[in-house]
Parts: sequence; C-alpha cells; structure tokens
Amino acid sequence: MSLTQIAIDTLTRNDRGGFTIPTNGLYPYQWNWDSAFIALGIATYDPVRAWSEITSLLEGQWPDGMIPSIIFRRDDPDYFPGPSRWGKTPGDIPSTGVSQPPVLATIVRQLTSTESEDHRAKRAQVFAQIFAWHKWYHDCRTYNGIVATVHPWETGRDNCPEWNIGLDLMTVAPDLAPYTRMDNKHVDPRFRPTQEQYDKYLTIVAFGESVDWDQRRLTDEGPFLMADPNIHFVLLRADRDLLAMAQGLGKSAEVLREIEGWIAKGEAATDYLWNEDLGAFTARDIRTGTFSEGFSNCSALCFYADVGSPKQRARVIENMRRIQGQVEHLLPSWDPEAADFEPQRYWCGPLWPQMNYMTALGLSECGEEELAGQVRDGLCQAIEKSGFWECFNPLTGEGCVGSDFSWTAAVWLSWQHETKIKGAA
Ligand code: 9WN
Repeated sequence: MSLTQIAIDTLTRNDRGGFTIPTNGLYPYQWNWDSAFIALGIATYDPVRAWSEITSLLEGQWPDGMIPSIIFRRDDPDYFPGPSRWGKTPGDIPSTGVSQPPVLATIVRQLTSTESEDHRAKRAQVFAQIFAWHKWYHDCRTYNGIVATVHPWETGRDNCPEWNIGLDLMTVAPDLAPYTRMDNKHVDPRFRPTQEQYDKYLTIVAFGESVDWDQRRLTDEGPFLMADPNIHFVLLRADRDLLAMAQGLGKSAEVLREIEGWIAKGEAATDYLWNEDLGAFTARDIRTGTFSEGFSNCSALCFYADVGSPKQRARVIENMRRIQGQVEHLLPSWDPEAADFEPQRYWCGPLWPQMNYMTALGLSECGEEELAGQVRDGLCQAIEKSGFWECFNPLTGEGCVGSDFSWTAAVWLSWQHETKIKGAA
C-alpha cells in the first residue's frame, strides 16, 4: 500500500466524528494545533470533512476568546490530566485552561484561498472567533508588550530544555494532589518528560484552577512566565493572515487598525527573543530576562513570520548548516551541541513533523529553497523509513513516542498534494 493511502487510513482511523484525535490511546481528545494541521491533510481528499475539523475546534472556545489546548468531549481514563484535574473551565465544553500556538488563521486562509463564494463564506463564518482568539493572546497573554506563555504545554513543546530556566525558578506546590500519569503506560517512559517536570506542570494547573482560570491573573501572577519563539512567530504570521482575510471580507477600519497594531507590536518585539551570543531566536524568562541556551526547531520560524534582519537571518542559516552536519534528518527540536540534548526524548532532540512543515514553508517563501528542501526531505525520509510517528530520532530516522500519528499523516499528504499540483502546472 502506498504511504499516501496509509496516511489517509491513519487519519480515518483517528476520526472520532467531526474531530480527529492525534493518536489512539496516548492522546484520546481533540488538540488545538493538531486539528489545524490535520485539517490541512484531510483537505487533500475531503474538503468538507476538513472544514468540520476547524469548526469543531472552535466549539471549544471560551467566552474570553481563548481556544484551549485540549477539548474534552468526554472523560477518557487513557489520558492524564483529564477534565477533572483542570476543574471547572468556562467554555461550553470542558477543556484545559491554557492555549496552544495559534496556527489556525494561517491554515484557514490557506484552505479557503480562492475567490469562490464558498471560500469567502467559510472565512466569514470563522473570522470573528479567530479574531477573538488573537485578541485574547494580545490582551490576556501579553506581559510588558511581549506575548508570553504560562505553561510549557501551551507552547506545544512540553519538555524542551528551553523551559528549564522558567521551571527551575518554580517550586512544586507542597499540597499538590497525588496523581497517576497515563502517558508512561502507553509509551516508553524514557522518551517522555520527567516526573519533576510533571509535578511542575500540575503545579501550574493547580494555580490556574485556584484563580478560577482568570487568564489575566494566570499571566501576571502564575508560577511560570516565559516568551516562546514558537507562539511569537506563529502568532505574528497568523496576525498577517488574519489581516489579509479581514481586508478581503471588507471588515471595518477599526478592525483592520487593531490587527495592524498587533503586527507592528509583534515585529517590534521580535528582537526581544534574539540571543546574540547564540545567533538564534530563543525562549526567554520574562521575569529575569534570562535567555535559554540552545537552537530549537522554532528558532528558524523567523522566516515563516517574515521577520529578522539580514544579519540575524544569516546567523540562523549558519546555525542550521552547523546542525545539519551533526544529524541525518533536519530539524532536531534541540541543538545537538547544547546541554540536555537527547535524540529520542520528546522535545529534547527528536524532529517534529509540524515544525518541519512550518520551517520549510518559511524558508521557501524567503528564497532559501535548498535548505527548505532539505528540511522537507529530513522528515519525508524518516517517514519513508519508519512510518507515521509522532516525532523521529534525528540521528537515525527511527520513530519516537506515538505511532499512527495524525499530524504526521497530514503533513505528508499536504506535501504530496503540493508536489502533484506543481507537477501538473
Ligand atoms: C500535552 C498532542 C499533543 C501536541 C503537543 C505535544 C503533546 C501533550 C502531552 O501532544 O502534548 O498537550 O500530553 O504530551 O507536545 O505539541 O499538541 O499531539
């Protein structure tokens, strides 16, 4: 059977009726940025079903505009922490109390790219909700003009060593309720976050619940406050895509001005993440100003967000070329020369399909075609070797953590589709 057919079968098996889970067992709910990438893949063979992936995600939106990282439609004992640990959340559907990188606007714009009535109607249908989510990021998750994050889970890069500087400043809540992890029962515990990291993740959850998920308080007073290049660059690009949609839909001057203000602020804040010593955009602890110390797989998303001076971009490319000399498959989630690199432990080294997707797209849009192709090949060759895994060992291409993974299948399908279109042109 062709890999393309296996990819379609993977997404079909993970379909739970209107929404798709990342993989059976390990992740039994709808995840935020997973669904956006999944929609991109499903759109290559079933545009109607792809659209419901997006609208079902929007059903989880909170009254304050936030779209949570996980929508819990039912309680599933396979996953911890499920709805009871997050407590009462304000959306119509129980959910987590943090968000995830806002790729949705970018993907909606891409999926509705023609001038047809249908595409215009679809953009109009979801515009207000996506606008409200971006406004939430700018109003409730911004600290001193910098888009912040309050939880490693919000960044989508759970145990990336970038977060150690923020987690080291935290103490585990002395009254943390006991719990049993489920992730370690599904997959090899050596490839997952450590117990101490989980204790801290749950300490932040307990804080959020203690302030009734008041997001302004969680940002200002919570135990963890860092700036994340992933959220920063993804949001900046998504703001640009939202602006283009707003213009196409004839939104008011006031709406356009507000989005333009977010973009200007995002562009100005980009240098805050520039780590001159490393020649890379890295995470930073907002309270102390400390930079993290490694090139990650979102350091090169400056291309995707179309920011960075020529000098900064040149140093980013230089770092990628150096890393390329140390791995078989670009782009590892953490610098192989940095402390705490582990090629199979989740965000400490493995390459991630959705990150390669965004990185390659950005590089290609900025004219770095050769490197973009190598980032695409890094993932495709790992998939050809090992199948549709959650992430891959960058030294060997071996699959890591979850198998039968939806976003891996989706990225594969999306790239195959693009290649077909280019071939036909
Ligand atoms: C916590 C579902 C999600 C991804 C994240 C990835 C992982 C969850 C976990 O799985 O996070 O949200 O339990 O490890 O880090 O990016 O969205 O695929």
